[in-house]
Amino acid sequence: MTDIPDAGQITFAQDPQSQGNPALGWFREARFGMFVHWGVYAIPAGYWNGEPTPHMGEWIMHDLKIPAEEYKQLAASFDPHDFDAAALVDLAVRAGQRYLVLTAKHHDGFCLWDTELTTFSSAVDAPLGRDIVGEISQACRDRGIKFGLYYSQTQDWTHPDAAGNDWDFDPETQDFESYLQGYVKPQLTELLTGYGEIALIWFDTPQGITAEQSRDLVEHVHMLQPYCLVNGRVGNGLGDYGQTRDNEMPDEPAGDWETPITGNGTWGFTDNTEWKSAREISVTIAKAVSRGGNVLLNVGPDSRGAVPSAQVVELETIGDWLQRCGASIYGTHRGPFRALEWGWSTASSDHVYLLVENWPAHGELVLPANVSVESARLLTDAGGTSLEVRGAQGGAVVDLNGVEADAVLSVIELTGAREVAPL
Ligand code: FHN
Repeated sequence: MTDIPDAGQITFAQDPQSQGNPALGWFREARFGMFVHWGVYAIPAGYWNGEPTPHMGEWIMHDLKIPAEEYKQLAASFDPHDFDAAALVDLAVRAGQRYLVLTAKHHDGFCLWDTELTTFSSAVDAPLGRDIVGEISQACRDRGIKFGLYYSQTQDWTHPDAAGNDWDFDPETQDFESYLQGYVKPQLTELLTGYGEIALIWFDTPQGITAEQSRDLVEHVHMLQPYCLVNGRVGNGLGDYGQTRDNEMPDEPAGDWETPITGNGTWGFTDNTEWKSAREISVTIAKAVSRGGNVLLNVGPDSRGAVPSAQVVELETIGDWLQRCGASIYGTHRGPFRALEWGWSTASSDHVYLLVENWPAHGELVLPANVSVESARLLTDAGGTSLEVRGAQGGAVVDLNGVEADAVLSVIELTGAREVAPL
């Protein structure tokens, strides 16, 4: 295996064989999840001996070519006194997130559970000796949140036979297959047998892995937990659902899919404060769901285990919006209206939802010419104000005169929307 410089370039794929996995039911219902990137990279937080990393916080070891033995010393300072798994999962609940995916092992090889395969973990080399996977899995179970695990299957910069580290190890003499069989699969066994139901395994950066090796991993996961979903980044077009590139919104994807998005410009904690607003993230959720997808929004706790307070505010604002408008997101699917000037549409079995990004200045929301509607109401306000619909026999218009646009994203629920011949 050689180095993997272009780690984000993953093509969209979904294994057609897997579309019947019954576990996709919860995935379609959930639509919005919390991604948690946490590890020892939160300690340097983007700086090594005063030198800034040019890339994302969790890539510092790779980008500054820090020797593995030196980097591993960080574990002795992993001392997250402020970390409270229940508080983190409560935050996900307040944000309206229905699943949580934790980086059990990222590319640097640091493990957040008590693994037999290495001491480079939060449970052994770190002074507090904590099993973070165990703590968060329990908190998710207590609150009815689906719990998934990120696992870096190709890159492990502290393992001599894995991909990604060519400054300590010689790619020519590496035995990647022995790493997969002797390290990756036994670790997956630990994760899938030690922590109850695991809702999904989130693999990443599959460049260089063969189709046989990807299939072997999918089969291993499903042998241990048949209803555990596997994401598309297991590689080679396999997996239970498709994955976009990071922060990407595909145009018209088929099947089930998810886009992972950062809250700022990094996954692992740094001093970056360019937070995406609640509105920007809600628009991303609306776009994704209108195209049949899910959004996995990242948080990167700091070295003490705290989520930056500015991001907490944005998450709570999204949660407040979802409290009011969740009917347009959870369990809904692709909307019937496309290429709208003013926003996005989603649908349930009973309703069509209009998620209005650009509030019409003239107070009239024009629906596509071939649509008639029985009634409309505003979801965004507590009372669900009824809205007048004119021209119901095609070319319908929802009257928004005197109605204030929501500060996050206005949502209108249509009842009895159907296709008619244009007038
Ligand atoms: O290299 C990783 C990156 O650090 C992060 O984990 C993201 C999340 O989707 N995945 C890879 C890049 O695509």
